[in-house]
Amino acid sequence: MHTTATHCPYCALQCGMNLRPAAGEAGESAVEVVEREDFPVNRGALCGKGRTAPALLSSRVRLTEPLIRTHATGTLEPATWEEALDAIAEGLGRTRRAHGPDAVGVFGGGGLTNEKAYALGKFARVALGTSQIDYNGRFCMSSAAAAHQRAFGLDRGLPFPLEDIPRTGCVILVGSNLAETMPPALRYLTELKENGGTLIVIDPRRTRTAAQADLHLAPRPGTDLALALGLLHLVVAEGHTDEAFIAERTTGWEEARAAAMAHWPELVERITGVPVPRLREAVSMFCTPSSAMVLTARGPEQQAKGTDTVSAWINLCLATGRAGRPHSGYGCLTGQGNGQGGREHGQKADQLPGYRKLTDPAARAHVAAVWGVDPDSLPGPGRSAYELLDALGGDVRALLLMGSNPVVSAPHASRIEDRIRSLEFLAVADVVLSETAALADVVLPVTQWAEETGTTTNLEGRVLLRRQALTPPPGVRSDLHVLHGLAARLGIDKGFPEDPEEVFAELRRASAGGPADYSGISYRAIEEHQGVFWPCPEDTPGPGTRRLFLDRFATDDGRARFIPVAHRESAELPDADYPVLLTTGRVVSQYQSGAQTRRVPELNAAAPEAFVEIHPRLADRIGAVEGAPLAVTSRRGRAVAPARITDTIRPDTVFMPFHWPGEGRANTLTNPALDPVSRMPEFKTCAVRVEPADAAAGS
Ligand SMILES: Nc1nc2c(c(=O)[nH]1)N[C@H]1C(S)=C(S)[C@@H](COP(=O)(O)OP(=O)(O)OC[C@H]3O[C@@H](n4cnc5c(=O)[nH]c(N)nc54)[C@H](O)[C@@H]3O)O[C@H]1N2
Ligand SMILES: Nc1nc2c(c(=O)[nH]1)N[C@H]1C(S)=C(S)[C@@H](COP(=O)(O)OP(=O)(O)OC[C@H]3O[C@@H](n4cnc5c(=O)[nH]c(N)nc54)[C@H](O)[C@@H]3O)O[C@H]1N2
Ligand code: SF4
Ligand SMILES: [Mo]
Repeated sequence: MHTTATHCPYCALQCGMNLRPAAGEAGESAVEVVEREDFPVNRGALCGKGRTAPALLSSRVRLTEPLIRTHATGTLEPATWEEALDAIAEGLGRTRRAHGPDAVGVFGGGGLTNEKAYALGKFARVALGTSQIDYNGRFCMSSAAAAHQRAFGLDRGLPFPLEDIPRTGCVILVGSNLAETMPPALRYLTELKENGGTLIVIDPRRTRTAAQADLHLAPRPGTDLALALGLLHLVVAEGHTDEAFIAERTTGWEEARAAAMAHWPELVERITGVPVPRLREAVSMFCTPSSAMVLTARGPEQQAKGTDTVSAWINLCLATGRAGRPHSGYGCLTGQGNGQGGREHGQKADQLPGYRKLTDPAARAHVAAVWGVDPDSLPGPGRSAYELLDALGGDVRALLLMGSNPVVSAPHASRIEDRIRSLEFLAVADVVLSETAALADVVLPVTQWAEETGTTTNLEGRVLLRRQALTPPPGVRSDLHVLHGLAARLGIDKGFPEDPEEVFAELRRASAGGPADYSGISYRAIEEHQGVFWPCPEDTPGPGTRRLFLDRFATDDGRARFIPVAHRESAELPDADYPVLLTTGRVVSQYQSGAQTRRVPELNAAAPEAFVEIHPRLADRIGAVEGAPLAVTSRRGRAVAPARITDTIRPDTVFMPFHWPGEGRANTLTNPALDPVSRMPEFKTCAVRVEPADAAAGS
């Protein structure tokens, strides 16, 4: 039977899978997933989300026709595509005419293919002329991206393929729960240990991932910066620095060294709660073998000091010569399906395609020439994601949203929900009626992964081809069709093609010569090489650049830059009113805001609702009972979810997954304090009060 080789619609591992026609009932998906063993990243393995992804193609849960809010009843009613696109062009156009182009905002997502992300950025700058565009990737890897840029002059999450992990001597995994967030990738850590390498996991919770570690450090949330500095202090004190590497391949060591030396192990123990002997053990495990890696994920990054924290981890790698060498280095585990590509081609507030800077005159000239517009007509950088959402209903009066569900996923979500409700006009393109789409004036039902072709760039920087396997239902159109149709209605009849390969051809030209150079990549080459690693310039087509920085870093002088950083506290610390720390994250069976996975019966049965993970000692103190509702209150609001009592978490910390709306919405509580460099919100640390919900009812 005919099968189509493609990739999972969810996370950044972008597991390969085959789809084949299935005999289902009317309204059910017409394809099923079968193993695709030839794809090297996952070698056939899939998590439950990937395996069940076709369930979302079923017309029982998805949107199948456009919806327009009627004035008379205030409800969303079916409409034709012509009517819906007319209404959006009219809504956005009216706001622009009355209040100027920056009164119209655009919000994108790291799940969008490269073609869509590119077209959306171009649509904002060329068709709308607005600077007010950003996307949910700001909530995801922006701190690691900023730290990458300042140290190495380039941001590709992993500068090496995953297959290098089992070949290194030691991996420090900081704030990643890979066993739940990228299950097939756990194999790389198992192979590392089989090969005699060691694994250190840093997480305030003893997660399924931490359970695999040779050494698990459980710091107080929000203290990874001090922890990394303490390790660097010990590296220096114990003579583990690589002086030749520092002299030949880096700059700025003296200042960074001085900053680290102020962080005595005893001080670091006091800040983090990690005992000094454990710090020494970690240093010994990291420095003894001839190669080692540090990998970070959202734990240390989603902090108001995430950028400095990642810089501290990079400093540790540079000081020990564990960067720019085989099987060594720093990497960030990017999260969303196209989290990497989505941050390269222009949906970010300060960016043009090819990872170019919007403020760079040469970049503006290059991209404007590809777009056939005057460079001076391109707007400047806009606001970051939270700042943009926070400005809705203020000077940003209308919004086009594609690929995100901020009512559930934005920090201080009750405020953001209010801001969204106060918009004069909201248009949402989605595959389901998400909590945010439900607030829109116009909702457009769009095609999904298996129904369209496009490229994504996985966490290794490997550009992949997702191929269409089946015909979409009649009422559904692609995101590219949406942008094409809206541009035409705004008076631009060229430059927004609907054919993804045509968009990719233009993306290649726009990215040519930029840091993320895709000009040598074609759909054919991707298929031939099982993905192409960027940069891949036109004059050297082929499999691309698997490993970066082995000869030089991407800075002007080719040297990596140490950044001097010092510990600082989280934006909010526990006090008498809010004595407990809340941290947030994920469970294996739900994805992000849950808009998609909550609609897949098998996944929803496995993880039906939010919960509060709490240590038995804290549970005893407040009278929490397993399974009974707990009220969690922060300065921003109150959430209620059942208690899950477990000694795998620190007694001073509770944990909530963020996949649910309503009462259990973790983001009602989270603090939108922003990192000064990356503008990343502090999703992973805020102060809360925790009590049985019945006791809290009156307070
Ligand atoms: N099942 C599932 N998989 C996913 C996703 C999903 O929603 N569901 N989303 C995808 C996306 S977009 C992303 S970004 C990735 C995220 O992947 P991960 O980063 O692995 O996911 P999280 O659960 O957010 O956070 C990881 C760990 O950080 C820990 N942590 C919390 N606070 C701190 C801290 O202060 N310091 C340290 N060191 N650790 C801390 C948490 O306890 C948690 O175990 O997952 C991707 N994969
Ligand atoms: N408290 C807390 N909050 C967090 C985090 C955390 O760790 N803690 N993590 C943050 C992180 S890392 C992330 S990445 C964000 C993610 O949070 P969101 O941005 O809300 O991500 P999703 O739930 O994936 O939303 C994607 C939406 O787009 C739709 N969609 C999927 N594919 C397409 C497509 O091709 N086109 C269109 N038009 N729509 C599509 C989906 O149905 C869904 O409604 O959440 C952030 N929020
Ligand atoms: S690990 Fe990620 S890419 Fe792989 S099947 Fe699961 S959700 Fe899909
Ligand atoms: Mo993410």
